[in-house]
Amino acid sequence: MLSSFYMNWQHVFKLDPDRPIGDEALHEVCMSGTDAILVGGSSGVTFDNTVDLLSRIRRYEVPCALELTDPDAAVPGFDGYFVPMVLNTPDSEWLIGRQAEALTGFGHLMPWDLMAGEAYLVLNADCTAARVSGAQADLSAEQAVAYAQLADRLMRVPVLYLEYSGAYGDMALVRSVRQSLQQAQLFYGGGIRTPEQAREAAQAAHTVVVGNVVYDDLQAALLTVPAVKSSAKEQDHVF
Ligand code: 1GP
Repeated sequence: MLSSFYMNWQHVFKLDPDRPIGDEALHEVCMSGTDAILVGGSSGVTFDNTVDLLSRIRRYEVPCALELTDPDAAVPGFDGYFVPMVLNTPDSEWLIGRQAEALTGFGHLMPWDLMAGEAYLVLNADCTAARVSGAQADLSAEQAVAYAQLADRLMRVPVLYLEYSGAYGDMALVRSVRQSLQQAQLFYGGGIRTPEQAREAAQAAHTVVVGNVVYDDLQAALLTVPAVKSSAKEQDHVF
């Protein structure tokens, strides 16, 4: 059976192994009540900085998963692993090529029951993920829904990730994508800096990912946790 370690995640902090974070700040993040820490970054991720961050997070009980973007940084010991695939790039290297190359000769070693495919739609042209992967980020809502349906119904990916990293996204588009999904879990990430934005994103997507603000304004980052949790509770009440 395929893993679904991420299924109950409503709020996630994403930490980048290539960005320094002090012990106190990490303590606050890990004790914040978030559902998980997602470790990943678009550049500068190495085996050493990933091991270092994992071992520091492991002082806490919070679950911790890794986005495997570079096989050289495939560190064992995480609770789960995502394999990102960028859907809206013309360069098949970023959709499936690098992943196949990384697996060649290693497939029998992979902890498949701890792994999940993560289909990305990169929607902010200015973010590093868009620059690195050459993603065509200026999709209309209709186009985003088309990609989402392909990923959800034909590829049957477990996770679809709408990535606006660094910019707060178009929540109407996010809601349209969510409504179009039958089985995939929708992650939203990008530009969340306030409880209001966190709440709105939690109403639009299944899982809200908060990244940059951890490094710029820790107290603001921490406030996104109760905002997402209370919004999720309200929705439970309605449905
Ligand atoms: C980044 O989607 C995450 O990969 C979160 O985005 O850093 O803008 O919060 P921010």
